[in-house]
Amino acid sequence: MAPTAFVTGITGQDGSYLAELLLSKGYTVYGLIRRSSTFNTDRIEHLYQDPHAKDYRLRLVYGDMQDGSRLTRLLHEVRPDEIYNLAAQSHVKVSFDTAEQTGDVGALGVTRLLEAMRTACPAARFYQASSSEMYGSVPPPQSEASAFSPRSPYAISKLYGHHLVANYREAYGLFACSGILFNHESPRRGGTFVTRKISRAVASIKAGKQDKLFLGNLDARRDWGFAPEYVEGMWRMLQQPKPDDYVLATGETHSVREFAQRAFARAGLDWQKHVQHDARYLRPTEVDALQGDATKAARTLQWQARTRFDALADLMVDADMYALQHGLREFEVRQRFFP
Ligand code: NAP
Ligand code: F7E
Repeated sequence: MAPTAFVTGITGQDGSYLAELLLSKGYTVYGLIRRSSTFNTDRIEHLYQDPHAKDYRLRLVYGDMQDGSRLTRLLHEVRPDEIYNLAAQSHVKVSFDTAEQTGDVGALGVTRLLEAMRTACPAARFYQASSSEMYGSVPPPQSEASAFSPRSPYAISKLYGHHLVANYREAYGLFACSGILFNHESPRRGGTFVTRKISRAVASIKAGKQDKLFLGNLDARRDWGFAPEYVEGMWRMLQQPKPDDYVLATGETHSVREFAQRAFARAGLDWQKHVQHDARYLRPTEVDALQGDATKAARTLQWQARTRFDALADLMVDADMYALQHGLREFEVRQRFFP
């Protein structure tokens, strides 16, 4: 029998790549989506299947991480083999404004889903999207053995989920894993995260539609990888004989300034002529430097990041320039440029 996966956050960057991966492996994929007055399924539009189709394997179901009874009912109905919990209010800066809701989804949402799994399908395998933001002010390089010192409501909500997964694994013997993923980007990255904000602006400036790009802290350093490679790592975690936690990262660290430099240069532009500071993009507390040590994932999962910093910046700029030049909507460029 082909396996069944239940994916929360399927409409997000990672959810869309994970859905592609699981479908290509023959899974039936149930994706949790939120009811919205406008369509929020752009990133998975190319995967959409008519429910009447013979091989109907992408099944979208309504629900919300803030609605525990619905999650329980869904897991009783679906009885998945694997559960990937990717849903979150994932923007760090926004989490300072919406701290309560960020915690409700990112922390209590994990409790709701694990409780649902415990009653409906305790033999399923569970993946939790933990984050390098949990390290906060801990100096790099950061690994599974590093301490945590979170610096935002987002990071604190993720740390709650992370500890809960470890606790449920120990207390109830659940097969539950956390992936501590460092920043991973792509042409599908949300437009308010810094890499995509930059790549979109570069395309727009190159096309003469915009002149300035306003950014906050240029000194922050991140370990940026390519998202499709990271969802492969999530899947590998759930194929192991035992549940465990793993860091996924490139091992390289670069500043926001370096990303801007590289991205503007890709389009033949000088970043200093276009980038201006705007304090509104600063955070009350910042994470200064992240650099992951993914030795354990390399050893156990045979997983390694392949796309390095320069290639990542280049491919994101190329995709945004292509979209503008060809007058394509976002989901169309995804199919044509990155099939
Ligand atoms: P993303 O693009 O922001 O996607 C977030 C997803 O969560 C969307 O599908 C969103 O649905 C859904 N969601 C938000 N609130 C929800 C709720 N109350 N109920 C149900 N679904 C809800 O995030 P991403 O970059 O793909 O990241 C995936 C996960 O990995 C997140 O948990 C994130 O915190 C974590 N993470 C990301 C990174 C990274 O660098 N990308 C690194 C470490 C960890 P809508 O489309 O309806 O908004
Ligand atoms: O910021 C600085 C900002 O918002 C990166 C999420 O996926 O990765 C992501 O969180 C850095 C920060 O990502 C702007 O201050 C400067 O230092 O792209 P970001 P993030 O906060 O690292 C982690 C691993 C997650 O788990 C999260 O879900 O860039 N920065 N100027 C800016 N950031 C933004 N967004 N906008 C600016 O104008």
